[in-house]
Amino acid sequence: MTLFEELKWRGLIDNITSPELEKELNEGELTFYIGTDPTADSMHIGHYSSLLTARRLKEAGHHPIMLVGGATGFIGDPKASGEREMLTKETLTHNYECLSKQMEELFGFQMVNNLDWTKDISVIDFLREYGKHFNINTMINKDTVKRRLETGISYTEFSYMILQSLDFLHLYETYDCRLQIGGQDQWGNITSGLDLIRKKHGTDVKCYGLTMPLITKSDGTKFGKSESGTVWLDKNKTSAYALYQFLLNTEDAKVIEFLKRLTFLSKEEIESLEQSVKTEPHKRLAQKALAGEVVETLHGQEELNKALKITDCFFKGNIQELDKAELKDALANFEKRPVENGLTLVDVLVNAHIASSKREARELINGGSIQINGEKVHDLSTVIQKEHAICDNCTLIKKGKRNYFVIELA
Ligand code: 383
Repeated sequence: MTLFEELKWRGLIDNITSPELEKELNEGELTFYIGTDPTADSMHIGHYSSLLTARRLKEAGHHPIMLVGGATGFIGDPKASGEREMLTKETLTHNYECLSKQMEELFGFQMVNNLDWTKDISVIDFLREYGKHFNINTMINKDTVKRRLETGISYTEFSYMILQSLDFLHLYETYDCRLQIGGQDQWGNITSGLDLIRKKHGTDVKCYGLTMPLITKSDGTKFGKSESGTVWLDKNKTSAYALYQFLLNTEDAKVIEFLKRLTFLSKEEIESLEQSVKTEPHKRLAQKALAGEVVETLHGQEELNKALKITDCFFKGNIQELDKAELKDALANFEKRPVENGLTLVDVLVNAHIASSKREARELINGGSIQINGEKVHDLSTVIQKEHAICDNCTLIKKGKRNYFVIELA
């Protein structure tokens, strides 16, 4: 398979700006870039597939540049839901530092910050040198702007695409960067950058854009949110265990697509997992492979082992084998059910909707089906107090073989 065929097979190509790109990609040694804005202090799993494409291109002999948008982060790429809240300088600086450190650690690519070449452009220069090359009609027809025309868009966000275009121009002039990649949502920004390069350097420049489809769940909604919120790539925000669980829960209908996009497993390996989804779905081999591969690539073998240990202990019900840090990782992954401090266990079970009535609660306790933090409770008069909490006022309750609940004492 050529690189281009592989990208296609992995479902990583939504659109390209010219069919010539296929040959350029297969030949190698193209300098390309992908940009990300410091809107948060970590990337999330939704970013991951696009970023991995950069690694795939690198492994095929191309040269990646990773841009963290110290300038564009101040403006905000227009999103469908409406005008963004502007981030403060402090937040941006903090996010920028966290994000560039994370990218550096994860990928080790050459990094650039668009603030470096944007901060000293005067308003007059901006309007004369660049603004003059942008046609309002074209700008209004770009998807990101078009869908905001009715609800409204500020001049600030409207100008975003000019800044991103300037980056492509700058990177082309400085590093001979001839390709920009990004998610489908970046098509308008990428093509407007190409237009600018052509206006400045002639229509025969060999520059390209490539967009990747956005990852969605099978109901069409965004991929990357779990019950406990966004799935971050920073293990201090989403533990390796939580990430493992999130991926392990992938639906059968999507798991092969995600394996193609989020791992480096070969075509043969993925095809054999595809077979397994068809013939022995209960084994969940594809989900295990997906979760294992992604966690290992992102956080390393040791973190993966920890995630596997926690998963195994929860599955077998041996949570007493987990140490405090491991339990904390595990607990963070649960929805917390608020309960008043100092109630009896019977009341707690009812109030937290673990039992449907006091009678059921008593039966569960008497039958030895309830464990608190890994220990069986038989005493009906047990009172649940803060002393029971293993961390952050949270207590783990197990009902039956492997139904777990986390209560948070107020
Ligand atoms: C800024 C300056 C550039 C080139 C790109 C940018 C950022 C870009 C953007 N990207 C998204 C982000 O920052 O907003 N305008 O969250 C996301 N990307 C990647 C991918 C994606 C996009 O980081 O589709 C998902 O992850 O392109 O939404 O000169």
